[in-house]
Amino acid sequence: MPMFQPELETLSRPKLTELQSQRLREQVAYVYERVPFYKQAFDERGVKPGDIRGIEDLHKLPFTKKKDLRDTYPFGLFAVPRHELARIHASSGTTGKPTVVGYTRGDLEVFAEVVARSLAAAGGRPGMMLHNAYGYGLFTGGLGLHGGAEKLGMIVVPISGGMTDRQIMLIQDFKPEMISCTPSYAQTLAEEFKKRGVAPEEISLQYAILGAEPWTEAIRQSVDTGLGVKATNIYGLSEIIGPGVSNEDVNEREGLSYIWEDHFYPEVVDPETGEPLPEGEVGVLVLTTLTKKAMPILRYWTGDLTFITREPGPSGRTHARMAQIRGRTDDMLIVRGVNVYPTQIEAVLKEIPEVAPHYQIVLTREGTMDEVELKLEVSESFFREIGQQLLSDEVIEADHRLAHLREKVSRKIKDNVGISVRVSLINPGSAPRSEGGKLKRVADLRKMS
Ligand code: ADP
Ligand code: K
Repeated sequence: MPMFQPELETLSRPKLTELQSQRLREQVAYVYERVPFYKQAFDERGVKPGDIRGIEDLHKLPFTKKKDLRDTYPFGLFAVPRHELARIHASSGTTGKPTVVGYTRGDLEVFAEVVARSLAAAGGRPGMMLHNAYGYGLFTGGLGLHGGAEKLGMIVVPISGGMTDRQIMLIQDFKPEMISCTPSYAQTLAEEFKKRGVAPEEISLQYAILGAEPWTEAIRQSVDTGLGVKATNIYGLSEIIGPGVSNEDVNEREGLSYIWEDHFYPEVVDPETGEPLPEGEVGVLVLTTLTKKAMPILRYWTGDLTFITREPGPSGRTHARMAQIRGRTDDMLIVRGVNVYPTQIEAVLKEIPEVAPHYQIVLTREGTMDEVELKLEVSESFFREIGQQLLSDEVIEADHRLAHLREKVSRKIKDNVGISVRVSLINPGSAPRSEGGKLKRVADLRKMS
C-alpha cells in the first residue's frame, strides 16, 4: 500500500529515536518558557528543561491529566498568543465545561498530514471520494478527517453525522469509495441499506475508516459484511490532536494501529502506579506531543487501555503499533467488586453466532447487590430459524432454543468475564443505534436506584 509520507513512516528506529529526542528537548524548553502550568510543575518536581536530554528522560516529567485542562479552562495551557491561533476545538465533556484545545496554522498542517497518512493506510488514494460522516463542529472528527482527505487529494463529501436517509441516498448517488464515521454509525448505515434491499456488492464503498469509540472484531465483521468494505481503526483524541494519532493498515487488520511516532510519543504505564510498563503489557496509554505549538502537552494520561509493540509491522512502517483500545479507565464498571469493560462482554458475543453485536448493558442496584442486565439482540438468521417470534420472557421460557441460548450467553460471560449477568434476548433492531455520533452502550442506573 502506498504511504503518504514513506520517508517518515519508515524511518529507521535509531533515526526515529534521534528525531524524537531532539523534538522532545525543544518541546520541553518551549513549554517551560511559555506555559506557567508546566513551569510550576517542573519547579515543584525540581526538574529543569536541561535534565531532559532525550526520550530516555521522559519518565522524569509529570503527567498531564484531563483535570489539568479543566482547571485551566479555557485557554490556560496554550503556549501562543491568541493571534497565533488558527482554530479551537473542544470535546463533548459529559459533565460541566468541555475541554478546549487550540491549533496554530502549523498544527493544522500536521493534523492534516497525520490524517492523510491514516487515510492512506486505510486504503484511501488521491482521487477517491470520501463520504465523511463524522460530526462537524467542535468535535475534532469531522474537520479532522476533512483536512486529511484534502491533503491526500481525495474528494470530500462533508455530510457530517445524522440524517441517515439522506446519507443513504447520497452514497447511492455519488458512489464514494470510502466512508469515515463511528463504528456504531457504520452499523446503522449497514442495517439501513439492508432494510432497503441493497446488497453489500451494490454499495460503492470499498473502505471504511472508523473510530472515536471502542469497537471489537465482532463489529468489524458486521461492518465489513454489511457494507462490503474493509474497515480499519483510526484512533485519536482532541487533547493530542484529534483522530489520526494512529491507524491500522488495511492489509494487516490485526487490531494493531501505527502510532505516528514522529509527532506523538507513546508510553504505556501502570494505571495504579504510573510506572512505565514493558512492551506488550496492557496499561494506560500516555502520549506526549513532540511538535505541537498552540497546546503542547507532556505525558497526557489518556485513560485508554492498550499495549504497544515496536516490532516492525508487515507494511514496512517502523512506527510502534498499539492494540485496539480495551476501554477507557472511566468506562470501567465495577460490578460486585469485579472490574469489567464493556468490550470484554462484546468479545464474548463474537463467539456466539445466534446473537448480533447489538446490545445494551443496564446496571441497577437491588439493596447492596449490583445487578447487570444484558439486553442482547438475536442474529437475523437465528431470528428466522425460531420463526420470527416477538421475544418476551414467556416466549423464551417456552422455546427451548431460546432458553438454551440465554443460558449459553450467561455461562460464557461468567466463564470469560467473571460476572453473572441476566441476559434478555431481544428482537433484531431493538437495541439502541447510533444516529450519527458515538453510541452509549451502558446505562448505569445504580446511582439513581
Ligand atoms: P470526546 O471527549 O468528546 O469523546 P475525543 O475525540 O477527544 O472527544 O475523544 C477521544 C477518546 O475517544 C479517546 O481517548 C478514546 O477513549 C476514544 N477513542 C477515540 N478513537 C478510538 C478508537 N479508535 N477506539 C477506541 N476508542 C477510541
Ligand atoms: K461495497
